[in-house]
Amino acid sequence: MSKLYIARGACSFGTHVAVRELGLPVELVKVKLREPGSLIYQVNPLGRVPALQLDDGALITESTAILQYLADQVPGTPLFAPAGSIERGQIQSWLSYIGTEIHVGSFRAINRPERYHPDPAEHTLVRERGAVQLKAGLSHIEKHLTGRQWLVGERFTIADAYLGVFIGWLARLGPEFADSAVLNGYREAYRARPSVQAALAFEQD
Ligand SMILES: N[C@@H](CCC(=O)N[C@@H](CS)C(=O)NCC(=O)O)C(=O)O
Repeated sequence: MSKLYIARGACSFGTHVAVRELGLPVELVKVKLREPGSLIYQVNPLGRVPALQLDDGALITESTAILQYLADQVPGTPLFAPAGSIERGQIQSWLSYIGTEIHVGSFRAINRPERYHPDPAEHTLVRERGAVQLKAGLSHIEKHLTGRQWLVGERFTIADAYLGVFIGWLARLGPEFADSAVLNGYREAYRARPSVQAALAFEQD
């Protein structure tokens, strides 16, 4: 059976939710991050989650690649769209935007400023710039979601499985990131999904 390596509260949550939404027979393996000796270093040389190890040992890393691979295991799933369709391109566009602008371009600067500047004296500035980038990214998403429940095609897709992770992280940043009715409504709709409830319960165990 394929194994999906995840960590509690990490960005791997999106792929975890997708496995549940798609009903795939994938074993979920919880690992610790940034701890010497963690199993994740034997699986992914970068020591990062998510990582999907297939039955034959092949490895797929990167949330956006794993999400698409998983959805492609269920042809015709509403979580994705057919190859060559406009909707598929739009879903891929959001996956890319979320992975680059929101995760790495914003949250990583806020949470791991040492990866952007070696001098601890500069970390406050890096975090502030991350917050500015995050606000700009969220504003773009908020405008798109105004009058819409989900990102593409009026249905929950792998782009939403991924975005819901980062909208959920906003509460950790304080009240200035929790005042959007649109994004708060999105977070509630995400959290209400049985797949998300089950994934939260599994990760908190
Ligand atoms: N570009 C990767 C980023 C993955 C990533 O940074 N995962 C974090 C958890 S949110 C992690 O494993 N961090 C451990 C580390 O970087 O040492 C993806 O989208 O999958």
